[in-house]
Amino acid sequence: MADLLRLLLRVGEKAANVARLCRQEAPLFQLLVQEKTGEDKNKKFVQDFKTLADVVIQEMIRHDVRVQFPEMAGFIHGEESNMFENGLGESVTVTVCATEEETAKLLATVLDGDQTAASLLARAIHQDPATIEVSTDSLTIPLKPSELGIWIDPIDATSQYIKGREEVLEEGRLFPSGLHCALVLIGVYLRSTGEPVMGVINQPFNNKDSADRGWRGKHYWGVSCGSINICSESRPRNRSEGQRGLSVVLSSSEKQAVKEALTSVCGPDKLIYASGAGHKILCVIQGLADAYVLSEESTFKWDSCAPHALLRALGGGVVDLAMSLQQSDSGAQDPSTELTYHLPRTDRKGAERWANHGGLVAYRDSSQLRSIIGALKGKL
Ligand code: 2IP
Ligand code: CA
Ligand code: CA
Repeated sequence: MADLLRLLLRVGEKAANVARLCRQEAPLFQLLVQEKTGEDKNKKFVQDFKTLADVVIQEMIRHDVRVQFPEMAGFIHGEESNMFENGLGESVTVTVCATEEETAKLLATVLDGDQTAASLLARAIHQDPATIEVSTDSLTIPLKPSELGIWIDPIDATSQYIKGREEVLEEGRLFPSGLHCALVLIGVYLRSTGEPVMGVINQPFNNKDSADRGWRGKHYWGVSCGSINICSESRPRNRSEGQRGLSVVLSSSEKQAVKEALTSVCGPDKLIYASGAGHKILCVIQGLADAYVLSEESTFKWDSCAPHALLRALGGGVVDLAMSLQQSDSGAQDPSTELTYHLPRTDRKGAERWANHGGLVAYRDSSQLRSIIGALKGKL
């Protein structure tokens, strides 16, 4: 299944090209922003934006995976629906066609006849991206495509993507918000158990090239399956927790009770607020924070699947917070509290069927997870 990993890295890079292109073309970007309505609305936001970039990216990934792995066709899910309404109020189903010309023609109908914009997008969709160097050659992954499903978040942290504030990132420092929080997330899970087994994260806006001032991206990947645990990121060294306390990243909208309870295990100034669910889990992967705690049901399977696979490969994971708080204090962590990705909540509708209902904790070290659960017990 190293083929699947290579393919996902390639489509992730194509996705990043589309995301960059859509921001580059200012008039196009304005045109693309559309409000979500009805059951697909993430109830957390008064206004939640759905961009054509999102829809196009998701359909492109779905198309490319389906071509190479037809067995996966019915199991490629994503955040977005592929229905898009153009300026004339017409509904268009966005799909990737067999040729660049056909795709351009279809996109022009969404873009109210803007041929230039449609052609630019179609070119990015059909173009082979720059080669991504990863040493996956010797990698044998014992999985069959017919056993797997995929979750795609074409752009996570859409609000940061739309705001577009630029930060100059520094190694080892967490930057809470900005364009770098926007991530393409592609996660692979086992259909039988829902375990996340492979993840690709592409950060389209990692740094600006000093020569041409164009954005350059960065990618991260991981595989966790049986005894195989490989990640593009190395396991960060564990800091001496006793001296400094844990650092925990939170959503700025997190409950006061959670913040207060965590101060007992966190060092001073070690509660950090940052944007983007995917970005916060990435901070844990990179060792910029020890954990990400979320008590609300405001994330979805497409937000956590890809980064969850990377954390597992590093020896950590993502647990359901509500479930973990109900467990008895046996000391050992119950594997059944880890989030799974195969079953919808049948009592909910629309996007809500796939919410991470119990909230979550993303962690690298299970003893740190225990400290956090201990601190939160009885406080929520
Ligand atoms: C959002 C996005 C938000 C996050 C929310 C996600 O996904 O990652 O930033 O909220 O939970 O569902 P917060 O930043 O407060 O953690 P999207 O941008 O794809 O809608
Ligand atoms: Ca998201
Ligand atoms: Ca999204």
